[in-house]
Amino acid sequence: MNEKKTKNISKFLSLLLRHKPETIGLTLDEQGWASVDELLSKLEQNRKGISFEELGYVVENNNKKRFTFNEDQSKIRASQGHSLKLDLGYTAIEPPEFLYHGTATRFIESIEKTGLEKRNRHHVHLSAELATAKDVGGRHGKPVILIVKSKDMHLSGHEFYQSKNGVWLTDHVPVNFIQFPD
Ligand code: HQG
Repeated sequence: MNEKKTKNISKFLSLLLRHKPETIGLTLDEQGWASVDELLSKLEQNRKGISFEELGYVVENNNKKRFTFNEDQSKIRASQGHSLKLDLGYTAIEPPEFLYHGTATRFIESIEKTGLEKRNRHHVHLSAELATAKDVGGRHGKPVILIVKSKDMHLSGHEFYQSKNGVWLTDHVPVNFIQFPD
């Protein structure tokens, strides 16, 4: 399958599995899983049919491993990034000393007032790699990278989770744990 088709399917799956399953009449369980059979048949009914092999290819080759199958591949879900209210069942773990958050320069003034907020998503998204944070920030405008003192946050009782595809998640980052660039 070519890159363009993979990306298109991946984008539509993000919409369905994170935000609006009702677009094709799909339902997710409380942990965000959709039945693979139901997904494929509803895609077909909505003239967006793909084969099981194509779905598997997208899951395997997605650049951020955004989707995951359960063990017997009867169910599929997005590993993070939801706006739907779900419980993904991740357990709190200890973060590294620092994590990065990429944002756009135009948000800085507001972030300096309230810290990092989760906005429409379940969590504030952080990454262990600078390059990832830079890409994420660049989606919103001129990128700027904030350094989050995650270990100090953890020591003061904030919980951190890591999604199956490696994204760090937390509820809110107060201003005093953020290092802004000069
Ligand atoms: C900003 C992608 C003003 C925040 C990425 C961000 C990520 C504030 C935007 C995932 C603010 C929300 C999530 C405040 C936060 N004032 N702006 N107080 N607090 N913001 O898209 O982190 O490719 O919901 O800095 O890889 O950009 O979709 O979050 O700029 O993991 O798999 O509000 O999405 O993953 O934007 O990205 P988003 P995000 P996928």
